[in-house]
Amino acid sequence: MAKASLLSRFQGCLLGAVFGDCLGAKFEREWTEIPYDKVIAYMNKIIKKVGQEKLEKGSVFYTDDSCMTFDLAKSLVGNRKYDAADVAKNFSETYFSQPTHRSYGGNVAFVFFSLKQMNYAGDVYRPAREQFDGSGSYGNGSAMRVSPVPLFHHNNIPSIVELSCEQSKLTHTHPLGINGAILQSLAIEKALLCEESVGGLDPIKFCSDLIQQYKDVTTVEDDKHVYEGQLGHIIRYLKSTELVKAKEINERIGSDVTAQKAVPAAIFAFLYTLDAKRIPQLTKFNGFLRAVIFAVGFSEDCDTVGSMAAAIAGAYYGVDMIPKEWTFACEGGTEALELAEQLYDLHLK
Ligand code: F2R
Ligand code: MG
Ligand code: MG
Repeated sequence: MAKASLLSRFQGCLLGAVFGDCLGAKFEREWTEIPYDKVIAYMNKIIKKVGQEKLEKGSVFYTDDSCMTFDLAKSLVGNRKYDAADVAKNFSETYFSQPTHRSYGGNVAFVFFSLKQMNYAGDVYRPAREQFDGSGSYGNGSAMRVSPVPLFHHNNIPSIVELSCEQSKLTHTHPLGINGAILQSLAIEKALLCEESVGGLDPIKFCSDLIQQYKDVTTVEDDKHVYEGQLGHIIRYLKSTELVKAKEINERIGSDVTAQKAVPAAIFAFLYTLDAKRIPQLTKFNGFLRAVIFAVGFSEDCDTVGSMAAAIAGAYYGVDMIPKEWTFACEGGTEALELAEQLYDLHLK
């Protein structure tokens, strides 16, 4: 199959992030492995309901992952540049305006309270620096929302790294949090740039090149080796002919609310499912859906790993692989497509 156009990849990335979040959110509170059949049954139930006109547009809710992705994307598009105070204000105001079902991380709300108190003026990075007695958060929150960054700075790795880092520091200043956001951005950018047609991408080469690029370009040296180790585990699983069990992935790589586990888990889900035959229960699905169903199925933090895996997969496969019924059903589905198009227009200019 031919490779997708760049616009289709931009849209696949942003809509993918929202789709993975909406699909995973259904199982978020289970904190355990979900059988593929259960994820597939839910996905198909929504498709059927939309087909029968029994579901309203946008009625499958997203969570904090998509809230913050939209907050960042809207600020970048609106200002045509990164404005730290504006992004901080968007994050915080969305948090205060949203109903409780968005399920934000346990501690990040303290940052939003401080930012509001400061009226988004002065040093907007200070509240995040003060989290966890000054060590900063290493939650996956700044990686889960980073997908607009490689779209905004497509083809410019130094700017992608810098902006991934800056937007992270608004809430997550721990080196593992920042490097997680950088690595997720690099994975998306690499997927956007893949010249190989669908079916022709070598997952081991993708991962080896990603490790090398991450080592070469990341500007945060502390704890840098943690992600190198995690990507090494991914390569070992990719080389193995034996099917890896969810329990083993979770023991070795992990998939929880920390960036050092969730980001590698998402990259793993994309790469492991490139081969359609690898997981027999998923063979009949397209590559994008294989990645997302797999990610949601094995992950502890299934909305977030699902969302990040889908952002990478969408950047590679393009938007046409996402079921139209889900674009309709997802809250923010149409908005994600429009924002991706605006980011694409900015890229062309
Ligand atoms: N967390 C959820 N869903 C569960 C909702 C729980 C609910 N709010 C409740 O309180 O019951 N989902 C969302 O959270 C993840 C993103 O979280 P984020 O934005 O990174 O938040 P935070 O608070 O910065 O970090 C999350 C947890 O990680 C641990 N942690 C982080 N840094 C730490 C450090 N330096 N020392 C010790 N622990 C650290 C803490 O437990 C934080 O609470 C996504 O999954 C999103 O979907
Ligand atoms: Mg969430
Ligand atoms: Mg989550």
